[in-house]
Amino acid sequence: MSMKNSELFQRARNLMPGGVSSPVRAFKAVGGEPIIISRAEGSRIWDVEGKEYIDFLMSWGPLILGHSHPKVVEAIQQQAQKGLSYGLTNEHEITLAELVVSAMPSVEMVRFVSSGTEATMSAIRLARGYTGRKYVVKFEGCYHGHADSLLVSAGSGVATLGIPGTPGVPEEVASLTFVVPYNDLESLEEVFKKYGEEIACVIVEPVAGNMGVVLPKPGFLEGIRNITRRYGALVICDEVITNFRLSKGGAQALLGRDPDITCMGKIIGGGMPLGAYGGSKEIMTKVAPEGPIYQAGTLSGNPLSMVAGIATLTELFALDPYQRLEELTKRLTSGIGEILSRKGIPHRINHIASMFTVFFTEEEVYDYRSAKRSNLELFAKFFRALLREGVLIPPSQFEAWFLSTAHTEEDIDLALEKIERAVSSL
Ligand code: HOZ
Repeated sequence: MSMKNSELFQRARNLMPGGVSSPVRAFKAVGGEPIIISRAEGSRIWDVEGKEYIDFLMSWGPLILGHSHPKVVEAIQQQAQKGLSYGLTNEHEITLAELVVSAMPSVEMVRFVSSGTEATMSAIRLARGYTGRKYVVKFEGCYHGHADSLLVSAGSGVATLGIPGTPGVPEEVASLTFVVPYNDLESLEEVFKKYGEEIACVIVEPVAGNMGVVLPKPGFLEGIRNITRRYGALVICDEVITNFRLSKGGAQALLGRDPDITCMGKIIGGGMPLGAYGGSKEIMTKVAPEGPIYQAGTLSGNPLSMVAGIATLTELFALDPYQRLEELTKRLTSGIGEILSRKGIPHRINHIASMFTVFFTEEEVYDYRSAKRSNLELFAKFFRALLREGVLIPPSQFEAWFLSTAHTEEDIDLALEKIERAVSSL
């Protein structure tokens, strides 16, 4: 790594834990110095040394239109001249709420917050307040942001860094969260048999993206819905990654399920900080000020985030790029599969729509335990070899690669050439 990056990283480490604002960015699981970014456009990103990468990290998912889409940038520029934050309701919130409600049949009302973590944290509070119950059930390896009750057996950075439990989360708080393996309805049923009357909700990533991409087995989401209904518990669908990514109506439109509360983030803000949670009027009217369940935020409904979200969703709905994105992603995953097979490297690629993960294992990956069977050392080498070649992927086995409408067939073919060279060097 060159001097400028190294110097900057040394300064960063003195000033910020790990030199970063979010743990996985420190590249700890893959080794080497993390790159520091100077700019990005379309499907490309550049580090401070001017090195160009084809980007499949895509800011961890929000940028389905690519970096700096002209319409999103223009919307932000225009709004910036009219004010950065009002602390009072603005017209754009209503427009974005209408776009969300029109796209997601299970959402009749929505509350805007500033991040996915806030959305899930608030959704849990709402479920507890609404049902008057205390327990929450989550799935092993699913990540729902860093609120205390959701950091138990979590994916994403917690999995990447191999942190077993999180110091700072009191045992009493952690004990209110039950964890069961993903895709395991029997274990879920067991927990409900014992504690069903006291369980407020089950929170689930309808397609897991934070233990790497893991798909729900047929009947899994339906099973969750049936069990919770029997016991009067709510289902919280964490669509922070999947909303507007898998389809216009998110995973729930694609997989045909009807959650009580949906958490949104990433694409809804088009690259600006934005999260949201929503559901039926019956449930959402329990949120303050209409109801007693409190949740607030100075920057909630921020006009810059709103216009970025509106521009992104409007463009997305007009383009309807889902089939093309799926085909483009298949071109990439098949190419990677062929390269790895030619080299005799055991692998599994879990893919849906424009997100996927390459696991280095022969066995099927259907939950966190099977995801952890992936050869993490090989992943780290693969990551570094790709980086050298100018291909950026998530610096963690337990995350998803993302494509955008800015990626072209030529980008994919060029990326495959680079990946081929990278794999040959392993
Ligand atoms: N929650 C993100 C992954 N799903 C990680 C974001 C980050 O570390 O920057």
